[in-house]
Amino acid sequence: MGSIPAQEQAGAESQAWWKSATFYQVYPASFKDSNDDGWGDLPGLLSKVDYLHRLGVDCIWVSPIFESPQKDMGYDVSDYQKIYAPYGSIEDVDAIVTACHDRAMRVILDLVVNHTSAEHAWFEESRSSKDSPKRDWYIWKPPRYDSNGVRHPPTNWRGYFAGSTWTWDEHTQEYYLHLYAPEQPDLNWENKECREAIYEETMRFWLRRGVDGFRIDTVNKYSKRTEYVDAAVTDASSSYQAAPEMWCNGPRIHEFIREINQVLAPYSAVSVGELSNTPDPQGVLPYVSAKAKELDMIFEFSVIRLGNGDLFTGKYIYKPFSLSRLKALTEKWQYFIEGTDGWTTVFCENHDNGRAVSRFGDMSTPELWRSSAKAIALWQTTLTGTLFLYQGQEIGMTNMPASWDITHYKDVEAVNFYAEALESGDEERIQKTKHGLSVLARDHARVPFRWNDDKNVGFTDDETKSWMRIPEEQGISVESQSGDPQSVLEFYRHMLALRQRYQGLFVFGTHQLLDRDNESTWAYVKEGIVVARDGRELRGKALVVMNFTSQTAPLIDVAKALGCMSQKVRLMVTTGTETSRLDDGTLSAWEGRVYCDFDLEACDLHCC
Ligand code: TEU
Repeated sequence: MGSIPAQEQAGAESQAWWKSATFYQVYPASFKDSNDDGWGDLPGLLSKVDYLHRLGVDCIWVSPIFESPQKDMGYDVSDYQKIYAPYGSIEDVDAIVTACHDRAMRVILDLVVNHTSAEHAWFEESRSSKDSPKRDWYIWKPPRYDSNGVRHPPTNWRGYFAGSTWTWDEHTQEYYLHLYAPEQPDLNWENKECREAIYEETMRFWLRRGVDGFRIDTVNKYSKRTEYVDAAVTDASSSYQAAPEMWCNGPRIHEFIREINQVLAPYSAVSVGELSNTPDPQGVLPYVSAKAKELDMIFEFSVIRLGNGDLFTGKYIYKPFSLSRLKALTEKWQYFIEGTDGWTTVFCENHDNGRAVSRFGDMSTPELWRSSAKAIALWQTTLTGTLFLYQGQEIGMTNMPASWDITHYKDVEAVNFYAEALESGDEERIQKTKHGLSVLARDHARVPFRWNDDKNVGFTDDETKSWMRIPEEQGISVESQSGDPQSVLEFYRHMLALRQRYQGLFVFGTHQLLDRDNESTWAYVKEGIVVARDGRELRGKALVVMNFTSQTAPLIDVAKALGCMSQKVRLMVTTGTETSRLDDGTLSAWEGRVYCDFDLEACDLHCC
């Protein structure tokens, strides 16, 4: 490990706070219920801020808490300035912001402005008449008629939640556009007055109250292609066709996002936008390049979508994938920032996907569950970029039991896809959809957080009142894992501290994948700046090795991978429990380790 040339000493300290921060997504309905109505709430979240602080979280992202008819769990907002009463009040938000700021933590809210709820006053006004001053705030189009005089929607587009993207409005005799549920009409960003209202009433309103920024829902769908033509027929069995090219990354999208940036900039607010259907780095960079002044970060979904079938009709027809595919996608979004002024994010869970341990890990025994949840933790916490955790990931929460039938799925998307399969009458499709939902459904991430091992998991007083059924696993809870050095929770806590301590390596370092085609183990080298205890900045390397199988696997030549003499190699971390194995040249089932080429004694955090 040599000294760093002066030009490379742009140390971690000079970087924006959000780059090295650990973000944690709270899904408020399922986090903590303070008044025992079976629905999580803001006072519940407030009571757990200390828990998150101790875990090592720097910023909480709260999924939508605004007034809403809850057709899509609050992603259908009917009033951006009011809090949905079961969550609490606006003063509860203030209290959470204050509690976080007191602990040097931050809070971001979910900004859902591609669409509103159909119950939003703007839409009610817009649909009231064709002459309404707000008519043009949404996207209205006349019908088409076929040669038999039968009425059809303006285009053949399929929505994300199945069916057409258009709903007929009897009163004004036109269709309105909704990429999601009919109760979520799309706003017309082409209309300047509408954009100004979004900036003022949804963004500045909350920025003035002290929130630190936004996770921005569906950020690349605001500028639609304005021709409104049919999409190519890719599914001959359906009247509706996938058409993301009609609404993703449209002609004015960068102009709109630069405007958003100008709203956020005076508040130094952070932004992280959800970027669908943009799997190429050249498409992503314009959004996150520092000089473009658009977004700080985006979520790109290639990794989290692994296992999904075709995004539209076939989303829930499970598609198996190999470890080498997971590695390749991880590598792609690690390399993406090298040599650019962009930034990347790291995540493998959110409220729209199945649990990571049930998708990437191994659920066959409790031991393998734990080891694989820790391997996932090691993978995530050693990657370059801003790390986002989802509630429950830190205790290895799993999917709902496969034995649960469809009545336990509450999500509009799961319900609609299953209904569509039933309607097809195709038994194979029904069975495959059931299976796909058991792995991939959004519901898995939405069951109550497990605070303890009681029947009610410490989420609410009476488990029978919980808005989603509570699974019965034992040992997956904060209480049962706290203080147990082998637990998933303590491992996350440890890794988050290590990630902070060695952020030059883990957050900001380069990433080199070593064993691209190996389908059992995964190895990559991180290289970057390590700050020694005396403050010297040195260049160091860390080798991350993980066994992604339930069998013992050979360990690669660590010294060779690190490019140093074997005497210099130090073990920094192991997820394993059997220290006896450390020298036998193997990794046990799902074991992960980090080795480094520098003297840990020279640094103040001694690890394994
Ligand atoms: O999701 C946007 C989106 O299109 C997908 O990423 C989403 O996972 C969906 O399942 C697509 O089929 C955001 C929110 O994260 C999601 O919860 C909302 O349902 C959606 O927007 C609509 O607001």
